Amino acid sequence: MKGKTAFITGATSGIGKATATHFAANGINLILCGRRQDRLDALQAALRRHVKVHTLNFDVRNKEAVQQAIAGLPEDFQQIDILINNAGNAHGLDPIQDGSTEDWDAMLDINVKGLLYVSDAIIPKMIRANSGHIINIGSTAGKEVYPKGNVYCASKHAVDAINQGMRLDLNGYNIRVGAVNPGMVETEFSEVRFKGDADKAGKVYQGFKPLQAEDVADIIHFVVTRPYHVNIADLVVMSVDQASSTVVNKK
Ligand code: NDP
Ligand code: 8X3
Repeated sequence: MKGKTAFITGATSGIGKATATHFAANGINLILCGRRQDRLDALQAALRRHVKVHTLNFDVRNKEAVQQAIAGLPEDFQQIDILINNAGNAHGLDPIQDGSTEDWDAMLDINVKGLLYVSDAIIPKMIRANSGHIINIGSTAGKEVYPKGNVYCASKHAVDAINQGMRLDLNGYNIRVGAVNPGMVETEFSEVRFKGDADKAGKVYQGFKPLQAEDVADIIHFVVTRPYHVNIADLVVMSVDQASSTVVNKK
C-alpha cells in the first residue's frame, strides 16, 4: 500500500481523521475532504511530513462542487487507489411522527446522495485504471432498525444496498468494494446528532467502553492491506459491551 493514494471524505473528524492519520503512518498518500478548512489545514500540516497530502473543501451535497473538486485534482493526485466513503452523520433522534424534514433531508442528502456523487466522480478513474478499492462506511444502523433511528437507519440501509450494488456492477473491473459497519464509536457523531448538546452526546458513551475512531481506522487499514485478490465485502464491528443497537452493557 505504500505510495498508493487514498481519497477520504469526512477527514476532519472522527473515523475519517483517524483513518487519515493511520494511513499516513503507513505511507499512503492522502486526499483529505471536508468542509472545515482550518481542520483540513491542521491535518495536512501534521501528516505531510510522512506522505503527500492534498485537501479538498466541498459539501458532498453539492454535486457540481464534488465534480469540480475531483476534476481539478493536481496531476500527482489524479490516480485514486482507495476511496473511503465516510462523510456522514445522524441528525436528530426522534420518533417518526415528531421528526424534522430538514433532518431527514440532511441525512439522505449527505449519507446517501453525497456518497453517490463522490463515487460517481471517482469510479470512472478506477475503471480506466482497472484497479481500485472502495470502502463504504455503513453502520450497524444499516443492519437493523432501532427506535427513533428511522431515517438515519434508512440512510445506512441504503449504504448497505449501494455497497452490494457497486460490488455487483463493478465485478469484472478488478475493483474491490466492501463496507465497514461500526456500532457505537466515540466521535463527534452524537454532538452532531444532538445539535451541539454536549451533555446529551456525552451520555451516549457513558457507562461502557465504546469503540474509538482509531479502532475503526485500524480495521480499515487491515481491509486495504489484504492481498489484492482478497475483498472484505462486509464487516460489522462493535464494542465488546455492545450486542445490538439497543443492547449495550452499561454500568
Ligand atoms: P464525525 O461527526 O466525527 O465526522 C463526520 C465527518 O463527516 C466530518 O469529517 C464532517 O466534516 C463530514 N461531513 C459531514 N457532513 C458533511 C457534508 N455535508 N459534506 C462533507 N463532509 C461532511 O462522525 P464519525 O466519524 O463518527 O462518522 C463518520 C462516518 O461513520 C459516518 O458516515 C457515520 O454515519 C459513520 N458511523 C459512525 C458511528 C458512530 O457511532 N460514531 C457508527 C457507525 C457508523 P465537515 O463537518 O468538516 O464537513
Ligand atoms: C452510528 C451508530 O448506533 O448511533 O451509526 O446508529 S448508532
